[in-house]
Amino acid sequence: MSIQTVPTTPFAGQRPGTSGLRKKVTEFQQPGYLENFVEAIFLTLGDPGEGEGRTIVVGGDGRYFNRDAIQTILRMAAAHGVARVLVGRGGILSTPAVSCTIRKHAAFGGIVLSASHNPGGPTGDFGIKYNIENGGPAPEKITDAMFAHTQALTSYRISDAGPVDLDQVGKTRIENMVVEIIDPVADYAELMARLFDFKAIEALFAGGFRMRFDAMHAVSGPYAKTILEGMLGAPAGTVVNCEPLEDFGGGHPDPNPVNAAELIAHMEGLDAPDFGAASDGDGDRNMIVGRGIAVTPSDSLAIIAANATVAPGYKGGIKGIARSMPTSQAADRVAAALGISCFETPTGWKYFGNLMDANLVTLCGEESYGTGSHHIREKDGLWAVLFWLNLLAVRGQSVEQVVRGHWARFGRNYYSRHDYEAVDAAAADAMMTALRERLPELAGQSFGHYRVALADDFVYTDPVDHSVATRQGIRIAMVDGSRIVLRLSGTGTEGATVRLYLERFEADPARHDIDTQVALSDLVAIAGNISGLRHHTGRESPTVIT
Ligand code: G16
Repeated sequence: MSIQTVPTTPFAGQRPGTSGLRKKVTEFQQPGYLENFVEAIFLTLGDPGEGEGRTIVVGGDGRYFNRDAIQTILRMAAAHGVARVLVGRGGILSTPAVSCTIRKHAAFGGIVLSASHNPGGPTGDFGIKYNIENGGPAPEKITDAMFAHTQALTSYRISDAGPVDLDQVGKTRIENMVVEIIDPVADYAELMARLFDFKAIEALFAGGFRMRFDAMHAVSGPYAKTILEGMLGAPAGTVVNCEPLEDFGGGHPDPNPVNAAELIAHMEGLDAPDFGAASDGDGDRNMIVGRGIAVTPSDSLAIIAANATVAPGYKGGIKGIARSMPTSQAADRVAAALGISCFETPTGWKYFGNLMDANLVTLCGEESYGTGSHHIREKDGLWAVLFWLNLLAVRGQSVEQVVRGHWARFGRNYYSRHDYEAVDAAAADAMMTALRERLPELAGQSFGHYRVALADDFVYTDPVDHSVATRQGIRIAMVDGSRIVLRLSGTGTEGATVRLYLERFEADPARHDIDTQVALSDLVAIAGNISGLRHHTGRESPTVIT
């Protein structure tokens, strides 16, 4: 075994997006492509100090190329003076489990291999992101430094050691570095058992409560099976599609009513169980479904916040809430009622890290099916599902009763997101530029019965480190609190994805039964008119509505 220095040249476009570097598998398979990005990670981290004994955590969602990438990363970590690497057995670690493991073992950081909810397989997507010692995604100043390194590389360092057996728990070595293959579920399951009332949930299942958890052939399967069926006594078969597959069974592991249509249909059937849930490729997203009712992620955040004290881990109350800017303002209403702060951040879980580290917030959530708390520094799909189980067990109510009760108390924020995928990137940019130019003239204008109160391009100043993020999405807020938000996704791998977010508040319970798309139709028309979306993109209708 020896460490080699291999000459290389930069690849264009290795700039991490909303959540790490995401590209087609075929792009990652180019010789040197992965190595270059990993070299940039290690150059950004700098060499460990003498006797530092740096530990990192490595794992992924099991998608195609996961195992190959891990072998390369291990050989490069050894060449960069890492003392110990913790790797999930089979190369498996969900994103929340990586965060949990980094924190529990006081690791220096972690590398997560996933393109989240994007499809997998040889023609699908792959991704890599770096998490820092608090367990959360690297902030922008670190990802910017990584990108700068990718553009200036002339070589990378790698050990020529052979492959490590990823499937046996135990220790081995590459050069001077210890590789420890760990049970991917144990640390995470132990944390969940401390946060939630497992006895109450066990009693719920023992009483005949039925649930279906759709792991979508992705990484949550082993976690959900161990915790729900193994520790909480849910009947065998509660967790479906529980084997992580390299191509997610050909599906799109995105837990929303469109991509988890099978679960939605099941929950609308005559023999629907009491509770349904799904999680995504890397286990950080969640969808909550009751019999005949899908809970929007924005409502789920608000409901968890309003009921946080039912779970033992939050019985002392919550400090504050943070939501991404496009997420509905339902959580703001809860925060106001509780007399706590509600922070509005740009899209991207990385913006929540400082708020949680500074103990300003306990709960965070995003419209993109992400909810979580300060127990780790990533969003956490199974955590949200366990919270809901804890809530249903304590309240003895159905999902629908909980949701309707919440609307009756706080009002309903009708909410929807319209995605226009794989749009020509130049056309999408032109639309955003033209819209930005129109912003100053919009405030005060009326469109039908809506009047614009504020129109801007969202700028966020982090209250902790005072870093500033500009151009984070266009907000058009109406006088009555309704909103139109437009931004370009930072996670797509084909052209541009235009996201149009729509929100309307309705206080009157007598009007809480309108179909969501009908309730928002006026705002859709106004958004189309103001943005010229159809004109610029040539698209008549969205690709996906959630
Ligand atoms: C990632 C980020 C989330 C973000 C989502 C959508 O989620 O971690 O914070 O809300 O992408 O981002 P965009 O609208 O830019 O596509 P995940 O689950 O893909 O890691």
